[in-house]
Amino acid sequence: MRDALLTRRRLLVGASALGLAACDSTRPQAGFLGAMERFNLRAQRALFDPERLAPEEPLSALTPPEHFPAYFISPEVPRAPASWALKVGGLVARPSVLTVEDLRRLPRADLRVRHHCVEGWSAVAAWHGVRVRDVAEAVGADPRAGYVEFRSFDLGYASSWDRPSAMHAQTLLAYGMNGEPLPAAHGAPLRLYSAVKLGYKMVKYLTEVNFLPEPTGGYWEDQGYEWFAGV
Ligand SMILES: Nc1nc2c(c(=O)[nH]1)N[C@H]1C(S)=C(S)[C@@H](COP(=O)(O)O)O[C@H]1N2
Ligand SMILES: [Mo]
Repeated sequence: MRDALLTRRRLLVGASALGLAACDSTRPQAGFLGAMERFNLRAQRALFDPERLAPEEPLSALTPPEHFPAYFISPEVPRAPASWALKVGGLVARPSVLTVEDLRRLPRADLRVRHHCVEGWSAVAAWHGVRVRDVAEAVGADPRAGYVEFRSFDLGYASSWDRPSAMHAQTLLAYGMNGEPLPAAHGAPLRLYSAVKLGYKMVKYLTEVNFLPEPTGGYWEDQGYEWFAGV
């Protein structure tokens, strides 16, 4: 078991190194990169441990809220319409439309883990919400839905996740940050927050969560960023 894991880790490192070399090259190698991305994806999925919890950060590690960067692709901070509610659909027994009040009635979970953005910054906040796995149970998500798609009202920003990462105990639909309702700059009224993915997978300004049999793309994923993007 240990040997198998080490071998897989070595393969992953090798794949990343080759991937980087291919990126630096000026020769067109799209086909090769596609194959490497597929290889890297298989390796990352094999390495992902759905039971392993990321360490919580101490209170002293909290980033002063005014220094926590805020990203959105819209030219202005996206604002939810007064009629906002989350649609949960796809392969589910009970397609649902949920308000934040509905979500607050489900078991609450809190997380204080580091946020990693591919642009090179990281920051820490406390996040409050409901586990995606509890929402999946509430709507009766079909086991054949191996993927979960998250969509937003921020110019259609979206991302598609593998089900094990979405069902991880540290993957939340967050309605709160640092003990307050989620600020507009950070995705109000509801965003995805997780200890197991890079920043761009954590869709803010959520409108829809869909349980699907196939992966879909995403805003950055469609521009060549890694689809799995595990931390
Ligand atoms: N709707 C939406 N979600 C998004 C983004 C975005 O532009 N729009 N940016 C992503 C990126 S790249 C990061 S690092 C985090 C940033 O979250 P923050 O603004 O709370 O720091 O949100 C992610 N989710
Ligand atoms: Mo990011």
